[in-house]
Amino acid sequence: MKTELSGIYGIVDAASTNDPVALLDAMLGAGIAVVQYRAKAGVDRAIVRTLHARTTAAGASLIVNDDFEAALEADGWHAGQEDLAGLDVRALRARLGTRLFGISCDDAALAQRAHRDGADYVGVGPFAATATKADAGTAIGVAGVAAVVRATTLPVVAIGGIDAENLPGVAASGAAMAAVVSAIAKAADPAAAARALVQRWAELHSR
Ligand code: TZP
Ligand code: MG
Repeated sequence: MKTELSGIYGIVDAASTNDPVALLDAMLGAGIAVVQYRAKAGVDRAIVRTLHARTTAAGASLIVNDDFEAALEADGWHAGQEDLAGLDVRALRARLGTRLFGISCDDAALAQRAHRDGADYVGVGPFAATATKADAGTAIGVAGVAAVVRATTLPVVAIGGIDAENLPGVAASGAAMAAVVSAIAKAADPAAAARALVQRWAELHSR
């Protein structure tokens, strides 16, 4: 099954929740079809298996951040530039088979390299200020994301400080997807927050 790379890209960040499974279910219940498991203290394989069983049952895709071997138990791998340094990226692409491969790219040149290396999408940000990633850097806003969108034909996944309020800017940038951690995980009602984001994104693209 080919995953459609458009819409809200949910991130289950281990450091942002006490209950990754409940958070995943809130996302899946809202119709989010692409979810990343991010665990900077170390990817837990048991959690990968649990999340993957649930995404599969929902017809959604689970992408694992950082840990390539764990990603082989799921539907895709998301890598930062630091994860790829010194590695044969095309060989890793080949080992992923039909799984998704996403690469964080800070600029147009990196996005073009990611395309040559066989990535399926590029992650670009931070769109807005974020407390979730300490070293995220300065917000690049609509113009920063749009510059990468213009430079590549790959789907661009915008990330960083995205919420229901600034979602129109993400849509205006031409990003194919909006990746969200805290606007769902830290909401009083994560399921309602996820639904609101999905609905807002649909409204923004129905014009
Ligand atoms: N990469 C760039 S910004 C960011 C990551 C992982 C954090 C996104 O989290 P939030 O809470 O949606 O700002
Ligand atoms: Mg990484």
